[in-house]
Amino acid sequence: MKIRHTLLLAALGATLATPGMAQFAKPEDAIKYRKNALFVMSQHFGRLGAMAQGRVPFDAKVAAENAVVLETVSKLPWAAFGEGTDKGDTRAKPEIWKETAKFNDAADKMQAEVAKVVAAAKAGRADDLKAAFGGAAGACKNCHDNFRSQ
Ligand code: ASC
Repeated sequence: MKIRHTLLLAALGATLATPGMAQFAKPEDAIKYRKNALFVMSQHFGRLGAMAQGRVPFDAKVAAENAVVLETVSKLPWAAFGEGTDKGDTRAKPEIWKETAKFNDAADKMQAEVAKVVAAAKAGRADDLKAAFGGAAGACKNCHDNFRSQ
């Protein structure tokens, strides 16, 4: 009995510790989750972009509010690219699971570039936001060009 409990707990621990699919009830949920996270990210990134590109006046409060959301959301999509999520309602290319290191590098690069945007926006520094925005947009585009079908 005691051994059984130990095994059960070990199995449960391993499941909870496994990133990716273990967090989602089914592959469709993971696909929906990452698409929605990326969509929310694009909304907040876009609002900062409008200020960075001078399409709307810089507003430090609005910039900081968007930065807080962007900071969190930029970390979310990646755990949802687990095994079995390559098929279904998705434009994710097979390369994501074939060139995993390259995909992970691209995801890391995006998060690093976004972190610069977030830091500038949180600090209310319009010039730094302007300087950082292009790098982050380029990192988004790079990943889409390589890993998302048209
Ligand atoms: C956005 C958005 C993207 C990126 C990309 C940058 O605002 O929704 O996917 O920027 O267009 O090139």
